[in-house]
Amino acid sequence: MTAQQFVSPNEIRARFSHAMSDMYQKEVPLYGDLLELVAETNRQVLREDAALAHQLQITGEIERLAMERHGAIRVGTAGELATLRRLFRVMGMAPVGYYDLSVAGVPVHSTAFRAVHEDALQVSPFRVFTSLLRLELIEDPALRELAERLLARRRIFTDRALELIALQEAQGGLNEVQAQEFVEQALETFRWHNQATVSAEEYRQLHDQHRLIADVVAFKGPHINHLTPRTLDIDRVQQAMPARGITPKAVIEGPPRRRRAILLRQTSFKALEERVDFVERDGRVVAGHHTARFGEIEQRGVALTTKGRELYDRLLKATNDALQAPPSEKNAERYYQLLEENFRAFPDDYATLREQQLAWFRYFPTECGLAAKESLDKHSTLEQLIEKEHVRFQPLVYEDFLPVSAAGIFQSNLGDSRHTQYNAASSRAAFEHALGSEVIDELALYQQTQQRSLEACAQALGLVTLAS
Ligand code: OOG
Ligand code: NI
Repeated sequence: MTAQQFVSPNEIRARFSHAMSDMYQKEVPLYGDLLELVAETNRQVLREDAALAHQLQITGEIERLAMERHGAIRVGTAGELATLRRLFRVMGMAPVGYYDLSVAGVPVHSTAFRAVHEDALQVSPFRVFTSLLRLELIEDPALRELAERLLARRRIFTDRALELIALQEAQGGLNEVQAQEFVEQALETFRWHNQATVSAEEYRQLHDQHRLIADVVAFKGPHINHLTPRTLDIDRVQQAMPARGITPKAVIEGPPRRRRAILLRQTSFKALEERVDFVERDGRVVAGHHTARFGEIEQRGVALTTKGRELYDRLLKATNDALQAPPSEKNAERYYQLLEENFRAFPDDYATLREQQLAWFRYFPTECGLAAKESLDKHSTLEQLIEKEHVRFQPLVYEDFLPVSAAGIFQSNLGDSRHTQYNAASSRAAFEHALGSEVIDELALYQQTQQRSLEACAQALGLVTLAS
């Protein structure tokens, strides 16, 4: 078989993302309502803001807007995580970043599977936030053993999915028929099962330890627990949700509303209480319920450098310290006010963000730069070219997640205000061991994309080199 006959991993990812969205809309109709609201709002924003529409056009983001989404799953064992890595690899997705959520009272650590190259992201930016339960954080030995036993006997991948992964690894790709079948088979892992694998009493014990533990351990597979479209105006969608019968969480996570969006802002609707059946030892089925699945929206802004990220973390911490309590319905107004005040220290225009090296950008030659190509000084610096408008820059979109925000999303859907304190050290090495590979450093990826754009600029303008 020749490589020409293989469907590209990007294409498989795009199809999978689409199939996942269709499945989730059927499983959770409220997510379909949210999608409609987001699409309407995006159309409105683009009508009102011609400059934004133009910018999205130039960077090509406009084409990925409607297919933009991320999802999240939670798994229980190293074996499950390692096989997921291979499954996502078929779709051109690699583990990027390490997130330790135990510091926020959630007994998991996580990574995000996503495409890493800007061209691949352009075809499909689909990402999956993937968490591994830290069983060692369950204190009760009997309960930990129960969890281990349940996890050891479940099989979250279909036999055919495993065969197709192995086939892809052996031949270096999948043909049309195999790719189609792969998408169908892979989807099975993420499907909802309304029959639990435990008795009502076992569920109660797991749930009482931590609701998340029950969610991971008591079911046949790691059901997708939310999907998240990208909105161009998160405040507007948050405000419009209640009129559509959608209840949003108390506050939007992440930075405040700004002229120039940075990183990631997120909000979600609260997880739904769903009917499930428990299976007793004697085979009797007992009706109960489980609350895990929700819908989320996100607004993405420019990716920050280490320096920018440190400033962000500092200002967010100052906000939370001043609030003196976790953000909630009661203190939401005050929270937003403090957030805005603190973030006045964060420059809010692209030129300054670039000059102070707080954010990542992509550089493009302008029409006038290309026209002047022959007469350009071959040793022009980037600053000179920008000044003469021979080169312009566009913000590089943040493609990752934020641990404090992720914890906020988790918490709002765990339905209780109990904040468990875990004292365990964060354990990136243990996570990577379970995963079977290292996680990629997201900052290196932004740096590479920026660098590639500089090289393309230099080439288009006939320059020796260009450095930021
Ligand atoms: C994942 C929550 C984190 C995000 O967007 O930050 C997340 C989960 O609830 O499993 O998806
Ligand atoms: Ni999410």
